[in-house]
Amino acid sequence: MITHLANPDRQLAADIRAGSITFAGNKRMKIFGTLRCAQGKRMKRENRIFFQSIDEAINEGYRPCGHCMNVAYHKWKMDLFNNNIDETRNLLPQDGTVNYYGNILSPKAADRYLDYLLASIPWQHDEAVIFGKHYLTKRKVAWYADMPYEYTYSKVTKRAVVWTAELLELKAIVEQKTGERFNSCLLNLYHDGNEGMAWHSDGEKDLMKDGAIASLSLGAERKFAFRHKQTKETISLMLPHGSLLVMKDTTQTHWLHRLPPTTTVKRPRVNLTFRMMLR
Ligand SMILES: O=C(O)CCC(=O)C(=O)O
Ligand SMILES: [Mn+2]
Repeated sequence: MITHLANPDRQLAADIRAGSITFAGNKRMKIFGTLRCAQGKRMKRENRIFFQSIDEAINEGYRPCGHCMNVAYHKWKMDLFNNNIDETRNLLPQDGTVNYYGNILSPKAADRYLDYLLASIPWQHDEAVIFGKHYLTKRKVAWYADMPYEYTYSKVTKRAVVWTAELLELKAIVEQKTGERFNSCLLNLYHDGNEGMAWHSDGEKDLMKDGAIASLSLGAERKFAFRHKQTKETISLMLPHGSLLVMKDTTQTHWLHRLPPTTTVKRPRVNLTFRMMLR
């Protein structure tokens, strides 16, 4: 870090031209950027600080200007939300693989997709047949796919609706992040914390065995838990707005998962599980 006042203007200009100092920070606003940014003009000369690199500026606690440092700004924002998240770490101790990717959408994009999904998906109560009795769930669902596939779970057969443009965007983001391919998506809408999903595994015969299931969460942050079918060991984590979790390998064979109800959550949550159906 080099303070502006310590160096004469001519020296500064020469240093910038030589590339030995690059970015200007505003001491008062804790922002840094290029000197040419229109916002930069608001920096008082006596508040200016120069850095040798983006990393140095960020390590000093400055944030990139959203105007002239757009790419660095978006990276900084995502890193901030995903502080220390290792996407390759397996959350399960054995018998399966679960990876947590943290927030994969900026807060603004996550808000936009949540608003779209709440307003535009033809949500319907889910149906289940348990001991021959017909039930409707409080939570609502929708199922999308490449083709109007039929899909059976909880002893009820449903027919998929073909992707909307927005769901295809989300599918592309999730595929790019995970390196997996998906041909369908089950959407769940939990109106508030009273609604959840009981212990189960996604082991239906229509699903590709040991295929990846990518779970994207939007809206209210909720707890999500895994329980080993034999050892009963449980692992849980919070799933915030815009976050992605992937279950793969033998996870569905050996582990159950659930979304426990909670009295403290008053806002809706939408969850999208991208899946690979056998066709
Ligand atoms: O809402 C969730 O996070 C999980 C949903 C789920 O497990 C399912 O749809 O099978
Ligand atoms: Mn599930």
